[in-house]
Amino acid sequence: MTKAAVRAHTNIALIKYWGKADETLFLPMNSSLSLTLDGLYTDTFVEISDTFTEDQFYLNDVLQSPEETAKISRFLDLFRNKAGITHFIQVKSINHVPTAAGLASSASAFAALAGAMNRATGLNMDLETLSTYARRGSGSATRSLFGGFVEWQKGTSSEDSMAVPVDDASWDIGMVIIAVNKSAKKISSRIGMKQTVETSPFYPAWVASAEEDLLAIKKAIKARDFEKVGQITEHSAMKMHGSMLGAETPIIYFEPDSIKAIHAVRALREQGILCYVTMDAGPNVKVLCRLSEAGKIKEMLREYFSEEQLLISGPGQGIRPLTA
Ligand code: 2P0
Repeated sequence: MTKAAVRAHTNIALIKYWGKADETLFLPMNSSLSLTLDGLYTDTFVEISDTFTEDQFYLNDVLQSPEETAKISRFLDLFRNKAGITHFIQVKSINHVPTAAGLASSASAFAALAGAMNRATGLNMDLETLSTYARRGSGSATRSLFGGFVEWQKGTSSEDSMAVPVDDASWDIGMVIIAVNKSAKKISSRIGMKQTVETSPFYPAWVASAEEDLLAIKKAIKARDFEKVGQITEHSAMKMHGSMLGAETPIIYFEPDSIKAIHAVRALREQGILCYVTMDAGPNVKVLCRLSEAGKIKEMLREYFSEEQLLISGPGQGIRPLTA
């Protein structure tokens, strides 16, 4: 096969990945665990042909710059080298991550591209092995190969730093995304992580507690103890941001509306609604909740945020081929 099309969904980490042990190979300092989200995905089409004279990368039907394309070419090289091919490749990606969601799409983008290249080259690697390739595009892409709750085991080398499925999250799990600010983040994850690892005195504590949290959340998922899953999730995000606040200079992704969202969720909890916040390398707040309560939570959050700022998602599936 020289053509293939694959869909991959984005994911939100409950136990965060923050810090690289190897910046070239994208090996993380700690293992992480995420929830793949329905409704937020990337469709990627690749074609390998000896008629192409260069790699081409279209994003949402727009041909990308040589700089953007060079990043993709380096990623494609991993597959070309493995498959022993030298042909140029055309990549067309369509992001179905609503702009209003204010979410980065590198996780779904590199997972979809890895999936499409796996098929187009005929390599047909299993998903765990393929996740070690997706990782080389963006760390969080490792986890988007699978649906539901997914663990990214940090491993000991490029070959075993991979994703494994944990649970399909089909037990009334959902998220309400609060798009506080959808403009591009000021400090990239790559830079933010590096600065935290190198300068924050809290960083070793982050790594140690992330490993403990991972064991605890897997136990809670197995027991379907939603309250425990939520508590560990919120604590993990706050500890990650705490490690950043200790960096020199401090990295602050919080905006006034992020804090407003955190307090609004606390107020909902005081009313007996089980919901918990998590935040990534940006000001947006994601609320882990029962999917059956997401509509009610969204309505309550409308007191502070507009309709366009609030998006509900259930658990998403892993990567899959597109036939059309
Ligand atoms: C995560 N984040 O676990 C963490 C939590 C943001 C905060 O993975 O440098 O785009 O490409 O590996 O994966 C976002 O960073 O960074 C991220 P790279 P990535 O989801």
